[in-house]
Amino acid sequence: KYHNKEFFLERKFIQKKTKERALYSHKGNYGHVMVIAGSEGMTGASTIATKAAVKSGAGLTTLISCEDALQAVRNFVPEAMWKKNDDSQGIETLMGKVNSIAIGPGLGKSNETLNNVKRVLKNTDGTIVIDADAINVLEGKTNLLKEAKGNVIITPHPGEMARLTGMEIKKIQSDRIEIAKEFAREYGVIVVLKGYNTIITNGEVSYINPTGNGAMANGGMGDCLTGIIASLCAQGYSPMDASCIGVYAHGECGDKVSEHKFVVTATDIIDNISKTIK
Ligand code: NPW
Ligand code: AMP
Ligand code: MG
Repeated sequence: KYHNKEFFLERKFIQKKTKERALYSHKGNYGHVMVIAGSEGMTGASTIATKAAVKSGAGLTTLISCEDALQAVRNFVPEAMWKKNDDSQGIETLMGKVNSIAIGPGLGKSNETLNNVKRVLKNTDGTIVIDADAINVLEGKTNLLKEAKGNVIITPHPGEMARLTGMEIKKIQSDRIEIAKEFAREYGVIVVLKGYNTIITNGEVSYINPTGNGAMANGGMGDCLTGIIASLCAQGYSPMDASCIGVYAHGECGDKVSEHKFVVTATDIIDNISKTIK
């Protein structure tokens, strides 16, 4: 316990929230995640987010992306389905059918990214996990978040939070809990403010994550977390529980791998996340 409605996440608390997979269950019981990610030069981000969603237990995962990223997913994540992101048809077709959407990793800060963020916010009643470039295109347009039909989880690192709020990174870091809470309250979203001691807050209740370490500080690590959280949302965990379990497990997985490795990569997390959640 920290103080009023601010808690350190504890292993027992996370364990209690995490459900066994029932004997008679089938893929339809574990939801469908749509990942909207990747662009030329950043196909890794989409592969990582997609594979992380699969490995964290989603029943079905579909990546919407450009041809290069789809090629990577066909090669490295055969369990995932895919659709080409031409004239937004892929997104429109799937939007009403999926349980959660992860949008942003490696998308690039284009008009198309902004349009897709608007499209999913206005039309999806599932949970949307907004990360990376989907956060960056909201700079100066944060009111769009208020139009969301479904639940929104936003997962900025301090640099992205600085762009979003117009504050300096130093300011964000000096008052992480309050700034995250304030943003969550104002826009009616869950904020996952990343970095050591990630904050998870809906503006009312806030959790501080104790897991994770500096060996995890390398490219793709956040893209991986986005896939994990969206996967847990699709499986029926509430947006707050999915964020807490996802952040805690992602960090614990990184802690375990770092016991015998100098650097932990997103691929290391993907290879071990299922074991950590179990
Ligand atoms: P500074 O000045 O370095 O200290 P960007 P990005 C700050 C994709 N990727 N604490 C940092 O500060 C992503 O998905 C693709 C404090 C700097 O100012 C995005 O789409 C990959 N400060 C895109 O690239 C692998 C922190 O934020 C700024 C901080 C751009 O995303 C890589 C950097 O952030 C990547 O994931 C912290 N904990 N963390 C692929 N394989 O395809 C960050 N900052 O400019 O938003 O760049 O995060 O790399
Ligand atoms: P991103 O900057 O979007 O790639 O996200 C980085 C991810 O790795 C976030 O989930 C961070 O919390 C995690 N991470 C990076 N460095 C550390 C650290 N020193 N301690 C704990 N977690 C970290
Ligand atoms: Mg990131």
